[in-house]
Amino acid sequence: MTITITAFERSPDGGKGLARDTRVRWALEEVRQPYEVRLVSFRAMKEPAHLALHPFGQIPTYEEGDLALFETGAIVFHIAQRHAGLLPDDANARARAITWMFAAVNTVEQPILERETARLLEGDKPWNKERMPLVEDRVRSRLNQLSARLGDADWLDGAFSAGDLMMVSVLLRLKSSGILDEYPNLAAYLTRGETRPAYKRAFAAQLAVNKPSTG
Ligand code: GTB
Repeated sequence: MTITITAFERSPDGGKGLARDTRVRWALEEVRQPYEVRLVSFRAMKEPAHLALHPFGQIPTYEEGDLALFETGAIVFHIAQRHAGLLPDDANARARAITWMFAAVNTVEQPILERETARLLEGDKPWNKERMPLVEDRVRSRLNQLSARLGDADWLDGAFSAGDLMMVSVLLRLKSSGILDEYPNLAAYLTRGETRPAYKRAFAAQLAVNKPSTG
């Protein structure tokens, strides 16, 4: 059955891979499933046809036969359940990998998003100068804990899993901030994720859509 995902017609990041379709592409590449992409404009995202797929009018969505999903955590989980390669067979190890997926979107991504909001949407507010260090402290607090848990391991719990895929995707949002340089083991973890062939294919596919045109 054909898998179709949605992505930005043109991502505001110009192909840095930060829009969330990249993590879905990555998961599909890890399990070697071909997929099609329907590109949507910001306007189309808020129209009834797209809202029927995604109640919040966002990308990405995932369609496969009569199944339609939204939320990258749920989409990556669905892919990982259906195809071998992203979740361990052992029931307890599988439950732990799923726990890391939730931790990525629920615990680690949240302060990172708060930082982005403070930076991009509240940068001109008179109180931003005072708020920003507090927001960044909350990011560092999570990174300290994550860094301590990862230690010198390659991945969060044994072999690479959907938990790592989600965690690396979330951390990538900090790449240009310089904050990750304070955590060499997390920076190396990110590099391990980015150098996986499946990630490289996913990144190249989104870049082909979003590369700023020259000239
Ligand atoms: N919780 C949802 C999920 O995980 O699927 C969040 C989905 C989401 O935030 N989608 C964003 C969207 O559709 C795109 S990824 N936004 C349009 C809207 O809400 O109207 C977030 C994103 C957007 C742009 C960049 N960037 O340019 O750097 C990075 C990340």
